[in-house]
Amino acid sequence: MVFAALITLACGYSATALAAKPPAASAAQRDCGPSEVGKDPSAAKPSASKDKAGKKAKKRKCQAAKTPAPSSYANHPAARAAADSMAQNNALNRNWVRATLAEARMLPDVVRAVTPAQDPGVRNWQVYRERMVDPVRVEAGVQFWLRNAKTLERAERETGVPASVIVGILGVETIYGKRMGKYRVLDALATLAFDFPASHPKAPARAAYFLQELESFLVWCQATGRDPLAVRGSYAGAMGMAQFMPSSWQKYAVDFDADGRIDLFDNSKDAIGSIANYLAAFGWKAGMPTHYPVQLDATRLDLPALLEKDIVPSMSPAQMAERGAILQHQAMQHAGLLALIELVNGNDAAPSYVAGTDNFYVVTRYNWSSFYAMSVIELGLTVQAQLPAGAAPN
Ligand SMILES: [Ca+2]
Repeated sequence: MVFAALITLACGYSATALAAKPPAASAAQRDCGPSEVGKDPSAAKPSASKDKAGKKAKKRKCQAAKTPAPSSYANHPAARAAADSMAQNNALNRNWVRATLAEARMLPDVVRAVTPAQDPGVRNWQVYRERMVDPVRVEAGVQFWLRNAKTLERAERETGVPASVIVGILGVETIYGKRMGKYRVLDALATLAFDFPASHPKAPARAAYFLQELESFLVWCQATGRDPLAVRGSYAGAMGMAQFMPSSWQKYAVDFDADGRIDLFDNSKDAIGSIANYLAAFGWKAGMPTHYPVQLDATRLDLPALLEKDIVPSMSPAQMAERGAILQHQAMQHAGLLALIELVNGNDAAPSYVAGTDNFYVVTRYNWSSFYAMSVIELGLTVQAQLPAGAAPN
């Protein structure tokens, strides 16, 4: 979440979607993944022939000499400087910060995940939607909703954020905690801070962002007593069922079950309350729909004007209609501004359009992508529609 703009730019996918399905490892990584480094299973095996074993050992040694050691940040000048500055900024023990960053490893998978594709092609909303609003997520969403109905109701009552939006986010992010990310957060954030691919158009800003998140992560580990080497998350360093970045965890996560601890990894109540709190903090308006249907009138269509401000609501319903975006009665009565949301459907089909409200925009603060926001909204509504009679809210 939150970091999504850069991922969307880089890959054409929402960050969280990739987090749910990490990029496949290359053949080289499958053979020698980071977790396997330093563990040679054959080394401990007794060999029938000493001579053979000696040759094998020699061969291994030669290969080790040719192959660079797994990239660690132990002697990385920028990492060293960052460690000292992070320690100073936050009154952390300098040796602890240095020693922790020295344990960080560069992850090629992570670099690949944010490297702009040579030919990204045209995105396809219908394909994306099918992947996110799939039977597995919907069924898991129904079960999650039934298990957490009271907490969802309370979150909705206190913040105005509908249960369906919270359920949609948790489903798209991690399938309700099933896929919270396999990477060590320390490695992912260090890699993005110190080895962000220069080919990305916003590389310096993105690297600076992730350096800040790395700092937040270490501060958070210290404050909460978590072991920085043990915390796992997405390739972008997002953590827990709700996939909060470290700075968001610090600012917006809440102890919704009041047990004295904020836990977004194993505690659904805290995850629900924290998502609601996050969206409320970004201006969720209780009772406002996220979007309205819209039809385009070709005779007076001014698409460039309609799309000029992208997802930022900036037109009154009347202004949209003047530019050829026809709204139904309820949308024409909408009190705020609207945005024309374009969801492209590849090369062969026309794009889909909806009129997004301020609340649609708020969902994109979680992950800066209209595909993401629309899939969250549609997953949540699909789950809600499948709740057994009596369980669904009024
Ligand atoms: Ca708690």
